[in-house]
Amino acid sequence: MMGRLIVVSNRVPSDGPPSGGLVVALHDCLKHNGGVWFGTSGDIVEDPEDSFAELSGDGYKMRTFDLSPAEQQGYYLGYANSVLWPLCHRRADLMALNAGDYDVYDSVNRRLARMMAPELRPDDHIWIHDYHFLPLAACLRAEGVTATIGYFHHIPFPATHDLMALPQRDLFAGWMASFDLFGLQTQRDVAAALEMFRGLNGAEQLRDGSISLNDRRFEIRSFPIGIDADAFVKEAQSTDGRSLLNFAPDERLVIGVDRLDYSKGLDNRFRAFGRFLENRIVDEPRASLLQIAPPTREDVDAYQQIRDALEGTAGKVNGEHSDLGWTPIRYIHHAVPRDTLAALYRAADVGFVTPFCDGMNLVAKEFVAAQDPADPGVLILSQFAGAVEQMASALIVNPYDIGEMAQALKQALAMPLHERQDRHEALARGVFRNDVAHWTQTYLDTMARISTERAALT
Ligand code: GDG
Repeated sequence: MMGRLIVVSNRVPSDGPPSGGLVVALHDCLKHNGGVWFGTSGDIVEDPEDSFAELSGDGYKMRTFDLSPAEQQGYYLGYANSVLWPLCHRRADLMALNAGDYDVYDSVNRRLARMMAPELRPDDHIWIHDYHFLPLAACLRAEGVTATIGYFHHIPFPATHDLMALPQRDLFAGWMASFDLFGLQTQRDVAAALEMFRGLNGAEQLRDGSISLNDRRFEIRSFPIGIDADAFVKEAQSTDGRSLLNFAPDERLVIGVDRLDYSKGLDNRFRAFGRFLENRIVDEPRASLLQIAPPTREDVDAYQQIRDALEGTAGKVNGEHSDLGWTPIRYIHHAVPRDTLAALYRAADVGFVTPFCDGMNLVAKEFVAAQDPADPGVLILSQFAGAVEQMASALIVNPYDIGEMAQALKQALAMPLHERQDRHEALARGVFRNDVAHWTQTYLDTMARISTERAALT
């Protein structure tokens, strides 16, 4: 029988609607499976104690720890979000390599390992999430932890070429090899990770697909994350989304929903919508773009810049195309409740999902789940979202090509009902079958298999 499930992620859910893909997925996972969730509390205190606070979650326990102002800066805003995030999103040019941030990142991981180690049991299955904790398994091993440790990388695996720009590149493989299972979103990511190991001294890909490095042996596999599709359908049906909007009866709705992040391609999306409006035939029904883009990591410079650029583009497009009764881009820079979001997806004619680089992109799946199968909207999806590996029936676009995206909008808004239904049916089949419960189960089953195999070897 499997031991306890231990989850580690940067944040445990705080008050209000969970608004990051990771938090939503993990909350759903622990709610179904029970267990303990370790993560930061969100409180920044002058002299944090080396101990956890205990909170009870929705069917599970949460153990939280505080960060100091220096840790928040060096570990979270610095190394995790200004080095590893851009590195993994093909933006090595945006890496802010400040001396000292890595040391703080490393020390937070060591501190957490020290605090966790006495609470762990050898038969626990520890599931660590995301780039905030790449060295955590190595730190836990140094504390003597022998339990099975899995990791899931929610964001893309970095290109080998970009990794060369990371000062800690020589540590990266060792961090990975301290896990027993290194989970990635897509086959494309697995290929990138294997490429890194192919060029590495001392590393070998074994016949069963696992990797050996020095005295460690571990697996790299893809587990495309899903959503709680059934729950999403209920939320989408709870309100009439159009009644929330002050829209003309024949006005068409294009929707975008993203944390305001440079990886999401928002400025190009707005420009493509502007190009679409330029080419529009005057007596066609109007289409408006509703973009919900809650703020994120506002203390990082690159995020301030994207906000300024986006507001400039929205102002320009609206200035050119608005009239007294119509504003074509409605840009909301705060979070909306999840059920409102679901109802808005359902009311939309087009889901416009155009990241430059994305691990998976849950919005694409939420949009599909929320549609009315009898009269579904059309998904436009970037070829660089991980979701594209499972969502080939969307209209696939290149987010760098403004003209192509404008053309896709025209095609989506003119698409006949039978084609919309065919595409939606194919997409929905995948979204409902490969939902978050399937993702969790597949990952945990793989961890269980690995721990059984390891036990048989000892
Ligand atoms: C990371 C990876 C990967 C957004 N605005 C509101 C709101 N949201 C919710 C969406 C969706 C989630 O946030 C965003 O998830 P994504 O997957 O699109 O993107 P990231 O936040 O970057 O997530 C990503 C994911 O982890 C999971 O592995 O897919 O590639 O980057 O659920 O609905 N929710 C509410 N109000 C908002 O205003 N309630």
